[in-house]
Amino acid sequence: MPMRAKTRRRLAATTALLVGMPVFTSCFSDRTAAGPDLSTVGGSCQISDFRDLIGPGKAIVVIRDFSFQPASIRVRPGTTVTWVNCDAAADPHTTTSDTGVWDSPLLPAGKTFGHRFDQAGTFDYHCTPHPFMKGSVVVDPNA
Ligand SMILES: [Cu+2]
Repeated sequence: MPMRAKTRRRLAATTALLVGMPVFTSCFSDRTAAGPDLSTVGGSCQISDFRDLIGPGKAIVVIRDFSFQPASIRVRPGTTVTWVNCDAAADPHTTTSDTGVWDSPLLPAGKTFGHRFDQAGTFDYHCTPHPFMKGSVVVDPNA
């Protein structure tokens, strides 16, 4: 009898944890209006905690299915944009400015690269191994 009660408590705790997780991720989405849908990001990106990467002055671009999501992101000057590679381990990507403003190393699955954008303008970029992967960061004081 005591044994059974203990098991039931543990089950309840596990369930609460599982139920709580989507709530957390939807919280993150709410705070990144210009960012990607993070509801499925946690598991597929092999990153358990995005809290350091989002919030005021921060934005995330997810690399998934050989594309940058969102393909175009609009941020205020002074924002640090962090790219997160959520593709499979065999598909490392880069985020590489078309005009040499920034260039990441090859990012394996789950790795990130951040760049702070201080100047207004439109910054196009691509992935070096996959030139068909294109994106842009629009830095707009009115964003
Ligand atoms: Cu790529």
